[in-house]
Amino acid sequence: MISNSKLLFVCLSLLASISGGLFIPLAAQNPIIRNQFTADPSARVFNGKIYVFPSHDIRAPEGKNLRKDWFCMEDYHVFSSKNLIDWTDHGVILSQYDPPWVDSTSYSMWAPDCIERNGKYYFYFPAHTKADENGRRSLGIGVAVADKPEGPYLPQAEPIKGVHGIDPNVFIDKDGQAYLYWSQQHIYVAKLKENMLELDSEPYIIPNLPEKGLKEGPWLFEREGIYYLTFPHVENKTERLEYAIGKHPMGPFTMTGVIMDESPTACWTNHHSILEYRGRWYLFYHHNDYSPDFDKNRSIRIDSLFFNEDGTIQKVQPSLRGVGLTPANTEIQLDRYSALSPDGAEIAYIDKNRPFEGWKTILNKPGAWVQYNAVDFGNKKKKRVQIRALAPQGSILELRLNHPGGPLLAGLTLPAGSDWENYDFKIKKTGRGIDNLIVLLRSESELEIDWLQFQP
Ligand code: FUB
Repeated sequence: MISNSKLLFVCLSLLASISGGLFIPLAAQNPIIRNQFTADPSARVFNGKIYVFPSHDIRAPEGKNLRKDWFCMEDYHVFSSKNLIDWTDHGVILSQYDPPWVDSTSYSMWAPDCIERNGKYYFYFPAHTKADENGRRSLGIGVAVADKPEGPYLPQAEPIKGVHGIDPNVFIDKDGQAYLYWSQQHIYVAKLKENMLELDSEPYIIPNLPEKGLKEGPWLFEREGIYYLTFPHVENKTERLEYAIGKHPMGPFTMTGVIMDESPTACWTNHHSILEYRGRWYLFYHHNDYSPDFDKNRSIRIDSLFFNEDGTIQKVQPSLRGVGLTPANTEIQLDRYSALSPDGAEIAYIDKNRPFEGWKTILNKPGAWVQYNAVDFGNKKKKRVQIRALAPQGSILELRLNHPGGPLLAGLTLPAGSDWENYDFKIKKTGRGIDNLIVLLRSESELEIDWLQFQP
């Protein structure tokens, strides 16, 4: 039997495929892309929409003579959203078999970037070159050009001359001058010609950045006259996101601070972009959410980013809740929580052998709770709540608002069930507008929750 939500997903996917993309279920929570691995997100606003150009991690295919413990990327997808919540996958825009200069056995389509100039979209990507007459390969950066952000992208016949490295990033200043940044031990910058395909100055190593520990993944942006050179750097054990500021796209830059600390769960890489959209700032980054035992299979996330009055960046705490509102009448994935009680609450995969099926919240002590912020109850009060749960011995739950001691919305008694069940309850009317939701266990026995959804 197909559930209502799955039926809705199939219909929306069909609609999206007719209009040129694959609809992905609501995902303002982290990670935002839930049907494949994605890493190194380069986020841009084109024509009022957000486009994310990530790397596409895969497991190394058998029989290709590839390292099993390393990054493996064959192609790129692009994703778009108008609201940071609903994402459309526009499919593969470029693969290692397309550019004539790329060694198509190398699976090294690493972190890309894309920028618009005069109505054309320039997609920059690194890859291993084919071997030269001496059998030597190097890392080049190529460009593919399109008329629309979704492609099709036509790759140039050769990589950009004079550039050797990875992690391209392009910035166009207010005076129209474009700059290419990339990394190869150091972080480099060079001017780009008006055609966006050739260097217009010699590559220049940006000085005054940390000397010890890998630096890569540059992302340059400007805000109120300050140029921010941001990049992952291994100060201790794994990469953290740092930044330096200056008054010109080529510096000089002064090291200023840390945007995001090392991952507490030791994902070795982090790689980000920073974007302003409708007056708010966002940090796009990655973590190995769907692959806890292999950190070369990563997933992209978004969290809000804030500036201090002096222009310095406030440190971002990585969250599962992510950004945006969650409509009360959609499946609220409590496991993407804002806060958890210190005792008796945990998150686990629904099926640890199939991580893409997502997570569940486990409450196993009376008083344990999970808090999920920014639920949008809309203009119409809700009178029912559905909850998908596994309650082997039956459970008593409370729904509260604002905080764990906040107003009681409903008390729910879930009869015992030996399998996952969709419980349906009539409740007293909810309020309108935006609120934080708390689900609190009152009974003794363990309860697992997949999602919860309000109905009019
Ligand atoms: O995705 C492969 C490499 O991992 C990127 O090029 C680096 O920035 C790191 O994220």
